Amino acid sequence: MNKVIADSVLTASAHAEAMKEYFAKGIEQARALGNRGPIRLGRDGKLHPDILDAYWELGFYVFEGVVGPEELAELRADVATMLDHAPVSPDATLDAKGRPAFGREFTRPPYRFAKPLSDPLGGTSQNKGRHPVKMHEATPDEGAPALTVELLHGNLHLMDAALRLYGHPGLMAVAEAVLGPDFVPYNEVTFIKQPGLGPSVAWHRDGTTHWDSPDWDHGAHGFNFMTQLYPSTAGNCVWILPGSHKIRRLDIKQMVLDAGSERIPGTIPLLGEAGDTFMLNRQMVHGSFANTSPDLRVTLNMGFFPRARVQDVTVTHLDGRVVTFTSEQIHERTRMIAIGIDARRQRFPEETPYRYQPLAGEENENRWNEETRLNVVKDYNLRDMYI
Ligand SMILES: O=C(O)CCC(=O)C(=O)O
Ligand SMILES: [Fe+2]
Repeated sequence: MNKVIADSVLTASAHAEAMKEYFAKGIEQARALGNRGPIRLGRDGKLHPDILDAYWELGFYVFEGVVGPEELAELRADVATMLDHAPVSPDATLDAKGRPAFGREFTRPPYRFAKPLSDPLGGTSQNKGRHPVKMHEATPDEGAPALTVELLHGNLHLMDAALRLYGHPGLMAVAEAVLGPDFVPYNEVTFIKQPGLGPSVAWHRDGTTHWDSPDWDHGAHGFNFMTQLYPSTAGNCVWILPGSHKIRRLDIKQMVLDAGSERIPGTIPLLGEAGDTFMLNRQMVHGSFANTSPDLRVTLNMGFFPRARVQDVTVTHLDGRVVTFTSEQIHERTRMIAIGIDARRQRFPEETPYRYQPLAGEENENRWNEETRLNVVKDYNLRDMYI
């Protein structure tokens, strides 16, 4: 455990008081920035340049009303089913109701657990040491479970509604505008912050590969879309340091030392309503606090990279595996985009589907059906890419 957090000596009530002030200031600053609104596309289908400018300036954008009520209900229902059938503990074969737990057929375990209100990553060498400082850990109420599900891994093979969201034409158009038409996938995970239980995600920057590349730039590590299934509030949300995606060298541990606490000055909450999607540059300093609030947050992440930052690049994954991404691997992994688009077309036939140029002409191989569910979609996340 590191010693840099002065908060470790604060009483729970003093900590709560300090957080209250920090929240109020952050909310005010977030409101003043105002880079939010619906996805605005021109008649040519391209994203409005004002949105792109705002994204590159601050490193994030809040797209309002991306998911309508019907789709939102389907997404919520799929997540609820996943949680209802979760194993009672990481190695258990049964769920809380004594039924066989979901997810044992997938190679990568879909459920990740943590102790309620803990910080499992901060100040450890996990995830390539990219979370250098431990956050304040709160004491859960009596009767809290020993472990809470904090993450689902592999949204697209776990939840059909998430696969349909993946093909969202507005989000695809945004990805194209930011990364070019040959954008490639990262991974798809669900962050779950149960009220009174959700653990923190210590301050970090997602990207770890290209900081020293001679052609490093503000978009070198791509971005994440974060779709909110419930309101994202100061108490449960991801906090960010706007503009930090432009800073090549930055010492999070020193920032916390300078602040005297985990409340880094200038950080703001990513506030939004159910159905909003945040776009967050993966070079931004960000993190979330233990969810001591009464409000559930469920966030569906789907990330994308510029192809040139991945193609033939050798990386060390967060779990230590060393991999070089070949054209064949990238091609196979991008099929999930085409299958997502087809799954969406079947469910929302009134929409104009996005056309993913790199796989144009391969639509017939990339239909969404029971065959591709088994042969392409199942275990697709073994091919996740990371930079
Ligand atoms: O949702 C959270 O609390 C953390 C999210 C995060 O770190 C990420 O999406 O990269
Ligand atoms: Fe992150």
